[in-house]
Amino acid sequence: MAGSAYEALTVETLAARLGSVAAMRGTLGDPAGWRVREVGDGNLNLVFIVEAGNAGLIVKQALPYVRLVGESWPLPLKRSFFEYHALTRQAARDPGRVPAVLHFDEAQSLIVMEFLTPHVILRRALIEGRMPPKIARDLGLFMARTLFRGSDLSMATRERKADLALFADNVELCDITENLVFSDPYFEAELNAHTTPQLDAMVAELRTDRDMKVAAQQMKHLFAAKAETLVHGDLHTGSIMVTDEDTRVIDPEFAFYAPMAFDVGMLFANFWMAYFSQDGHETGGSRDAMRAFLIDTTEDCWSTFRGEFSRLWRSERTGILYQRSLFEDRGDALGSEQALDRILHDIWVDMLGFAGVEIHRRILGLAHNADFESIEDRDLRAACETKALKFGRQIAVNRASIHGLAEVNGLARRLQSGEVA
Ligand code: SR1
Ligand code: MG
Repeated sequence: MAGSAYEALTVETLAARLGSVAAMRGTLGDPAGWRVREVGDGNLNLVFIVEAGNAGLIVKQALPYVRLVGESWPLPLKRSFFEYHALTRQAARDPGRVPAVLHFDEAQSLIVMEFLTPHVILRRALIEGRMPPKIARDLGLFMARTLFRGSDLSMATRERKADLALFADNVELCDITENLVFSDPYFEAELNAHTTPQLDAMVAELRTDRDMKVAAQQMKHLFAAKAETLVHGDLHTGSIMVTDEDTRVIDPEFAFYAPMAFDVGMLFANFWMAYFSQDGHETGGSRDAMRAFLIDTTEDCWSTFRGEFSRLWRSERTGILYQRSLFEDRGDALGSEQALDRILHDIWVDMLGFAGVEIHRRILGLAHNADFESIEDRDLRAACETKALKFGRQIAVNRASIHGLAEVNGLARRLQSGEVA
C-alpha cells in the first residue's frame, strides 16, 4: 500500500491492507490470523489494536476531519507526520518513555507502534482512585529532558532551526489550541458547552472578567510567540498510559515549538482537575487519600522537573544560550545559577497561567474531561467544576505573585473544603 492514495482503514480491511508491512508481519505473523479491534476514544483519530497469539501492535491513523465533531471540521492528515517526528525526538531525549515506532506510512497517515499492555490511560486510573506510584517522577523527568533537550539551551542551532521550520507547519493543530484553549472559553463560541443551568452564572461572570480575559490572551501571546522548545502540545492525563511500574507518554500530534511551561501547565491542570473531581467519585468510599496523592504528585513532579532541569543545565548546556564561556569558564558559576533560577521562575509563573486556562477550557469549551463528565449527578459535577473554575482563575490572574506549590495547593485545599468560596 506504500504510495497509494489515502484511505481510512476499517476493522475489515486492515489485515488485507497492512498484511505486507514487514514490521507487522515480523511481530504478528500471517495476517490471516490477525484479530483487529478499533478502540479510538480520543477526539481525532482511528486507533486499532491488532493481535495474533500473545503479540499485539497499535495502528493509529489520522482521519481527514475531527472525529469528535465530524466531517464538517476538516483537519490535515499531516498531523501523523508531526506525531511521528515528535515521537522519534522524544524517544531520543527521554528513552523508554514513549511507545516504540515500528513503521510510518506518510501517504496513509498511519503509525504502527508498540501495543502498551497492561497499561491504562492515566485519566481513567485517577477516576477509578488508583495511585500509580511512578507518575510524578517519570513525568517530571520526561518534561525536563524533552523540554531542555529540544531547546537552544542544548541543541545545535542549525538543527534546532530546522526543527522549528519542520514543526511550524503544524498550523491547524496549533489553531485548535489557540482557539479552543485560549479564546473560546471566554465568549459564546459555537461549540462551547458547560453544565447548565448550574454553571450559567459562573460562566457569565468569567466572560466579563477583564483580568481573566487579559491573562488568557497573555498566555495565548506567549504560546504563539515564544518558540522555545519542542513541546508535546497536548500533555494531559489522557495522553499518558500507566501501570504501577511504567509510565508512557502518547499522542504528540500537537507537537510544536512553544514555551516550555506549556506542557507543564497542561499536565498540572489535569492533576488539579482530577483533584477537584474526586468528590464526584466517592461512591466506593472517601477519596481523601486520592486527593492527598494528587497534591503530592504535583509537588514530587515539580521538584523532579526542577532537579532534572538543573542537572541538565549544569551538564548539557551546549546550545547558543547562556554559554559556559560567559559563566563557568570565567569562574562565574554563580552567574549561571542565577540565570537558571530566573528561567525556572519564568517557567513557574507561565505554568500557572497555562494551567488556569486549561482548566477553564475543559469545563467551558468543546473538549471536556471524563474526570468531570463521568459524574452523573449534575449538581455534584457542577459543584466540582465551580471549585476548579475558581482555582483556575486565581492561579492564572495572580500567577506573578504566587510563590510556590505550597501556596497553590493550599488554595486548592481551601476551595475543596469550602473554607474559601
Ligand atoms: C478538536 S480537538 C479537541 C481537543 O482534543 C485534543 O486532545 C486536544 O486536547 C484538543 O484541544
Ligand atoms: Mg490526543
